[in-house]
Amino acid sequence: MQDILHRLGLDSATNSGVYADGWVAHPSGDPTSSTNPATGAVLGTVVAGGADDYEHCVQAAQAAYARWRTTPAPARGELVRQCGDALRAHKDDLGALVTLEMGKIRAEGLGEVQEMIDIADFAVGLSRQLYGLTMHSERPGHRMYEQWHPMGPIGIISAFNFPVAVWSWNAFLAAACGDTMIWKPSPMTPLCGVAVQNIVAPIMEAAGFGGVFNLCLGDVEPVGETMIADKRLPLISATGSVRMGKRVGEVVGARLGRSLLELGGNNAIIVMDDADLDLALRGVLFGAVGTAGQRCTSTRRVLLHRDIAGAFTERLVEAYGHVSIGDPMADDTLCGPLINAGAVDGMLAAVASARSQGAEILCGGQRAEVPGLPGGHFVQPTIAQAPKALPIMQDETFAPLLYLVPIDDLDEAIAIQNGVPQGLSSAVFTRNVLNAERFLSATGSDCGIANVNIGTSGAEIGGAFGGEKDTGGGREAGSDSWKAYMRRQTCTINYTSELPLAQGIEFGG
Ligand code: UN1
Repeated sequence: MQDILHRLGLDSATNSGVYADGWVAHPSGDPTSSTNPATGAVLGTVVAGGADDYEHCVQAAQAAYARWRTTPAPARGELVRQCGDALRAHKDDLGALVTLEMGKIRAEGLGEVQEMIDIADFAVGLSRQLYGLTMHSERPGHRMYEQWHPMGPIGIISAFNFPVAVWSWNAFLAAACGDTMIWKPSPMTPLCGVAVQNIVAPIMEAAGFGGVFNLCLGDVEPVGETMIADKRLPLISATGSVRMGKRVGEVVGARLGRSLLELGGNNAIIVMDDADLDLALRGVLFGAVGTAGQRCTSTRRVLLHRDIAGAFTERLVEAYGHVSIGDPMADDTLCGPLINAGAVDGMLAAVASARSQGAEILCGGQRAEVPGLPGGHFVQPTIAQAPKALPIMQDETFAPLLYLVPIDDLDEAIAIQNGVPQGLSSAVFTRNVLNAERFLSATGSDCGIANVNIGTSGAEIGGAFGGEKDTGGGREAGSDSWKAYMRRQTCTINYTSELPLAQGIEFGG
């Protein structure tokens, strides 16, 4: 493990958590311990930023912005390309650090770094494709077009569950778009933040652009609240809980800034009677147990057509019986720990609520003891079956707790699926094209992501990622999500010596 930390530049027992166009040697905030959720062992300490450190970050980002925004976009893309290559070189180590600090299994830690590499590639291409439209003017001798300009320094707040990839979705797009930024990573995964900064900083510094990517570890106070209220940051991109997102939306909205929110999900898979049940089983298992249920896209609810409910449930419970729970660094583990003791308590409380509301716990429901790892926050992946949707199913519990509910037809399933506050991801398993199209229609799934014969989690970066309702409405990563990081300007040019007015208005002589 020391080797991994060493190769990521995390040798010292105490690391700075503040980078403002260069590492700040002694930040004024509190030391934050990073704990391995599988063992309870301290991996290292990172010192958070105080109000003065935050201010340095903003000034560094502003100074860099003055030059970065006039650097041609393809030249900005070239530096993002180098960052992507550096991530390729560090994929194994950074993936391992994600596993050590966050607890997701090795394959998923590597997958997360791959997601960073993919978005870097995407952003490099994008740097030559920041297209605006042209329009035909209604006035003779006039030309109209729109162009996209950089916006300014932006703030990025990310969550513990994707401690590196979510930064890159924002950071690489924003950098290609000409923005500079300050990143506030989750205080639960501070080493991941420092490691990423260590990987990209040499590239940016060598090009004279160390102030493009800045880091300010810190809690809500003093960093988070100061950042969201800061008028110098025209955009705040925040990933996390609905509660946090509401606060960000309120504060940023009050100063008429822009926020890009990617908040909780409550994702359902509908399994129809005509589904390929083998596929559905695998989709549900990965969606519900993968990342120990700690993705915002994790499958929380399975709505089972009555005709296959019994058989499917039996197979699912059987499959849960084979899930190996344990050290996420071990090759054969499928389910690692939850992030901390509070998350375990939260899951057990949800199980108790489900039970009291009439659900039957088909498997799991308790803490899991893993031999040799008494300090780990392990739980048993749990299936709770209920005859109908229960109030507890309105909540997102960030844990491997899956609810099964029977349905009679697709319309009922869609109504239950949509009948929650969140609207991130959704899926149907069916081999009937009419069911698939009905699910994808305007009266079908109300989520930002709607899949057919694929589970709810594990989206590719090429699509726009995010959801509706309490999920916050933001879109990150692929498609035209880049537009959130730029300001649009509509330009009209008159190349005549007349001054006709739009709408045919005659004004004076
Ligand atoms: C998250 O959980 O915040 O679609 C992001 C997925 C991943 C991203 C999840 N690509 O599951």
